[in-house]
Amino acid sequence: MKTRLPSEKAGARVPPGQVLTDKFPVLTYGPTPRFDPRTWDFRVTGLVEEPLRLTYEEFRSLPKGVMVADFHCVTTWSRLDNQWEGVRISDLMRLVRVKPEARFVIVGCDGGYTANLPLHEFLDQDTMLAYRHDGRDLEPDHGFPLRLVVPKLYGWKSAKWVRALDFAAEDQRGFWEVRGYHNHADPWKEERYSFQEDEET
Ligand SMILES: Nc1nc2c(c(=O)[nH]1)N[C@H]1C(S)=C(S)[C@@H](COP(=O)(O)O)O[C@H]1N2
Ligand SMILES: [Mo]
Repeated sequence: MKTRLPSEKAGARVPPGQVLTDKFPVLTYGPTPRFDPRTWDFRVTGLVEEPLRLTYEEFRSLPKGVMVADFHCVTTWSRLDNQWEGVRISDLMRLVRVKPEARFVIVGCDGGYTANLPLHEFLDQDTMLAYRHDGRDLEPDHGFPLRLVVPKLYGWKSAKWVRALDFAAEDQRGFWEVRGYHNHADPWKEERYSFQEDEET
């Protein structure tokens, strides 16, 4: 068996066209929204048996999970081994019964940003609504009080300042997906731009 060099090991974790960084760049379109714990809430709507609304306090009392995951932004930076703390989607979904017709999730954020995901990828074991990063509360610019983390898709799917999950039968392209970026966004397949969707068969 061939011995792997350390560089090859790192390469196995860095998708094509990406460059590693130890910094944690801020990538936001528009201003960082203001957070008020008295008015903040988290809603689950659409194709669910019962819509859900949680206050900030209620959300923070949900079971806490920790995961370590890599992050890949389409602007070509990747940051490995981020430690995220928050509520795993698999734990959150114990409170939600999704109707069988649901096939997509539209994530809604303070400030109007949205991101769409196929339901099965949203429900995978590696997705989380995070409020801490690398042992500290998220910086406001990085999404405090709550952001989605979807490590296996480009960073724009990891919506910051999340307020709502809307379960839907039909897909609905999100903020960047209507502005020329790929609807699916798998960094390992370099699904960067929407024109690539036409080349797929
Ligand atoms: N609400 C909101 N979420 C967002 C964005 C944004 O502009 N608004 N930018 C996305 C993009 S393009 C990336 S790469 C990541 C960057 O997260 P960071 O700023 O914490 O590094 O957030 C994503 N989530
Ligand atoms: Mo990004």
